Order: sequence, then structure tokens, then C-alpha cells
Amino acid sequence: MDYRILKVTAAGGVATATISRPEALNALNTRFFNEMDALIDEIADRGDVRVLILTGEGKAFVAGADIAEMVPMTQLQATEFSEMGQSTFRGLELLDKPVIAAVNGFALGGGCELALACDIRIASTKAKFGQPEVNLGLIPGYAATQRLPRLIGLGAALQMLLTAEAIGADEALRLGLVQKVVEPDQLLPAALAMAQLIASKGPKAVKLIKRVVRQGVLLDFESGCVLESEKFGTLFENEGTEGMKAFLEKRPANWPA
Ligand code: CO8
Repeated sequence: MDYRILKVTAAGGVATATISRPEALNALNTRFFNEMDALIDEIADRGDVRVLILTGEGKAFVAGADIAEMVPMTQLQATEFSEMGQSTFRGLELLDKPVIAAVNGFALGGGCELALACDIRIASTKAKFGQPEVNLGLIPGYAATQRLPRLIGLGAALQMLLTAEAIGADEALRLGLVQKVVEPDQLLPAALAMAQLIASKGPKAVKLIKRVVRQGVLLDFESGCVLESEKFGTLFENEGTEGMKAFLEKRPANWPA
């Protein structure tokens, strides 16, 4: 794929994709979704990448879906634009490798929804999160109505969605919307350190934790436990056996391919 909006680098098991359309505060257009779909496929296939970091260039992470692209849309086109974004963001959740959002600035509307679809969110003190769709006479279209209440609870989610008031990084941390807040110059180092820590763990276990948690939250408790036991078993005579032996032999694990 000829990436024009995403700037992708990879080193030490970690890929970083920087959303780079700063003149429009990285607003999400059709080109972005096509590139992100291609990136998800690429990261899934790359043996040298274990964790993906998403961040934004300039003062925004992403200031929302591209309002200029949306304004002439018919009802059918708008529904399709919403479905396209939902499918891409679901792709991040279904990707078998963890995705960390390093939120550098505005994460509004579709930008907050993109962060919500990542597995872990780290925010700079400059980050601002909000769902301002209601200001435009719209509702979210990339699943914030579904992911936000699941992440921060019904009352806090409805407050954000109905008032359109943006919140800062500390409030986002208090609500559990982000996992960590750091100074702006520490954002990428902190995301990279977390990504490298994850990349050093058993690769099959990392993949299965994401899969079992992501599937499990959509299941009832008993079905989720059945899934966990089944996947737990697959790590024996495999990576888990090596990890346990390494512990007992007081040596670093040599993860099987
Ligand atoms: N779409 C398109 N262009 C944008 C967007 C956007 N979401 N946000 C900013 N821009 C552009 C501005 O138009 C401006 O362009 P220009 O220089 O050509 O005038 C440039 O980026 C810089 O923006 P500002 O001058 O406004 O910068 P400020 O620092 O003054 O303000 C803000 C920053 C507060 C972030 C402001 O830009 C803003 O309020 N942006 C819009 C935020 C917003 O409402 N986002 C939600 C959009 S709706 C959405 O995301 C719904 C998702 C689901 C869609 C479902 C599909 C149908």
C-alpha cells in the first residue's frame, strides 16, 4: 500500500503509525480508512511486529471524521461511511496484536472512537477527549455509543455524549478512559516502553489474552470461562511449557516460533 496519511515505522518488535494530515487536524477521510485497513492486514502478517502504536502528527490525535467529506452525503452514503469506519475500527480489536493509542492532542468524535477501539490508551497532558457530534446535530457513527459506556460506565458516557463537553487527560484517567498520563515529550517513549514490555512476553500468550478478553466481554461469564480453559490448554506442549521450564531452570524463556 502506498501510505500517504499514515507514516509507518517499525523497530524492535513495535510498529508506530502516525496519522499525518495535520492541516485538517488528522480528520478521518475515506483514504485514511483504506490505509488503516491495509495497515491492519500488513501488521497481522508481519512476523517482526508484535505491537502497534497509533499516534497523531501535530496538535491533534484525530479531530473527528472529516466534516467536509461528510457534509454532502446522502442518508445511504452516511450509513455506508459509518459502516466503513466501524468495520475498520473493529479490525483493530480483532487484530491478534495489541494496539496502543498514544493520544497527543485532540481526540474528538471519530478520533475518540479510534482511541476507544485500541486496546490501551496513553495520553499526553495535552490530550482532550470528547464526543461533540451532538453539536453538529449528529450522533457518533464509529461505535462510541457502544464502546464508551462499556469502558467508562453509562452515566459518564451519556454525560460525554449528551453534553459534548471535552475532558482533559486527568479526567480521562479518573474515568478509566485512559490508562496512563505523561508529559508530551514522554508520550512516545512511554508508549514504546509499554509496547516493548508486551513484545518481550510469550507471543502466543499475548495473542490469546487479547483474543479471549475481546471475545469474552461479548459473552456470558460461563462461556467466557470455557473459552479461557480451551485457550489455556493450547499453550501446553508449547510456549507455556517452555516459559514454565525457563522459570524453574532460572533462565530466560526461548519462545518457540
Ligand atoms: N473535519 C474536517 N476538518 C477539520 C475537522 C474535522 N473533524 N476538525 C478540524 N478541521 C480543520 C478545520 O476546518 C481547519 O481547516 P482550515 O484551516 O482549512 O480552516 C483546520 O482543521 C484547523 O482547525 P481549527 O482552525 O478549527 O483549529 P482550532 O485549534 O481553532 O480548533 C478544534 C480545534 C476545537 C478541534 C476544532 O477544529 C473543532 O472543533 N473541530 C471539529 C471537532 C468535531 O466536531 N469533531 C467531530 C466530527 S463528527 C464525527 O467525528 C462523527 C464520527 C462518526 C462519523 C460517522 C460517519 C457518517
